[in-house]
Amino acid sequence: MALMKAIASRLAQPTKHVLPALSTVRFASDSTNLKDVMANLVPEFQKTVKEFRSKHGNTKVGEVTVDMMYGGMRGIKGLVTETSVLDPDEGIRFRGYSIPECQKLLPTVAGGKEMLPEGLFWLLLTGDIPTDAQVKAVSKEWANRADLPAHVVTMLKNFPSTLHPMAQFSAAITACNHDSKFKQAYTEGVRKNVYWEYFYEDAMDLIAKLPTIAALVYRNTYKNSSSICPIDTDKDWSFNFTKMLGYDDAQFTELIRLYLTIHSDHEGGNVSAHTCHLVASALSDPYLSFGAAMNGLAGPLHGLANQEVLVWLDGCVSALGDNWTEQDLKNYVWNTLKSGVVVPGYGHAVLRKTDPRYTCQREFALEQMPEDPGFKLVSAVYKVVPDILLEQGKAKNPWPNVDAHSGVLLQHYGMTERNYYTVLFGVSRALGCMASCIWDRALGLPLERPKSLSTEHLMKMFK
Ligand code: CMX
Repeated sequence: MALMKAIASRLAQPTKHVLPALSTVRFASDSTNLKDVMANLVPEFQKTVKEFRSKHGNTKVGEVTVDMMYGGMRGIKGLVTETSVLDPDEGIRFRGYSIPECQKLLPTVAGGKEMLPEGLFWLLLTGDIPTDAQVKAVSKEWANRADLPAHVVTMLKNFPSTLHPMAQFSAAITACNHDSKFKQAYTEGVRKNVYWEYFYEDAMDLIAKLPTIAALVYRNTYKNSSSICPIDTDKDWSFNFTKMLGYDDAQFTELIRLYLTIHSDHEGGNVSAHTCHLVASALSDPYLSFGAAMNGLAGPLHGLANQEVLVWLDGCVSALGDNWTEQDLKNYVWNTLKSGVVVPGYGHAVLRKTDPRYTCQREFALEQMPEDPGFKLVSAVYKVVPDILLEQGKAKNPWPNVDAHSGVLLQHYGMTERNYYTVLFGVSRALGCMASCIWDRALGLPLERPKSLSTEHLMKMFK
């Protein structure tokens, strides 16, 4: 009852977004132990899927054309991911909730405005909106699991500061496999029906350790290896992360809460989520699987685009100076296209409208930093790029994606190290990847192994 009242009051606050009726919101039960909640949910959902498959196992969901096979499998419906679904026009829905709905429904810290990533993780895993107490329990659990194995600390210290932060990040994650509970249990012959429990343990350890790994990468690379502060077990994941990074600004911590929530999940087919799912299907443990995912996120067409955007904006400022006109900006965009490279932060393989993750970062900026020169430039770019991409006629989606905005927000608070930005994306992406791979094991999904054909083979099919 107290929860219903709290949610009703959250929903009653004025908002420009349409929100779900209270009766359609699924609230979590009282238990603050996420693993216990999962232990109840897993058999229930296994039954649902079993019944569905026995009825519809042979029902067709789509078809595959030759162009789809050569075209990066765009549009092929070939994966099941429980945590989120991406609508081309509307954008991401986490377990059915849009970003504005999550912003209204998910818990914040006392006195804060931004939803906590812990709450989103609970939602991704269970489909339920958690209570403040449940979110606090997750914060506590992650804080208690945050210590790194000594060999990982040593390894990070020994990396040259010239090694890209994403390479350091993924290598350190992979090295945590040393202590994988799933790997250990598998070696001891644990039964398949409880694989998910060991994936859960590794996933919770991994998520808990990521801010520590990421903070060490940051401080070793940019701050002369200065030490990180200890974890405060009474604080949330993002608070501890920003503290360890060396930031002391409550507003920056709020930004990171927003950032870590919105970058978490984007259904199953994107490179990082798909890589994690694929590698884990071989029963590689969560560390190996997520390390592989991070190597995919580090590509410039995926997560590295947030770094590329800032490099591109810097180039723009150097080329145009301070007193540029809209026409100067248009010329700069055209020159980018004519030189044969993409405009980073624009376009998407699925989305066909402005990414709502872009929009909510823009709303944050409008409230917190409307006069910031970087934000003004990003806004001006938003005004000119879509028309130019449409005129060029190649990109299927001329609108900005999540990466077009994130860098200028970080820069505003003093985080100017562009090469580091994708690591923040990676910390967040763990929430979606881990929630999904726990469910993959709970549903007993097998080794992923689609069929491929050669061009010769394909041609023969149509003779
Ligand atoms: N600038 C210039 N050209 C672009 C473009 C952009 N932002 N987006 C797409 N195009 C081009 C493609 O390069 C492609 O050209 P070719 O036919 O010469 O190869 C053509 O338009 C068609 O591409 P598409 O079908 O619209 O886009 P894809 O699904 O193949 O690729 C994406 C999607 C995101 C890789 C692409 O839009 C892009 O490269 N964007 C810039 C990089 C970026 O912002 N990536 C981040 C995406 C979000 C994330 O994962 O983090």
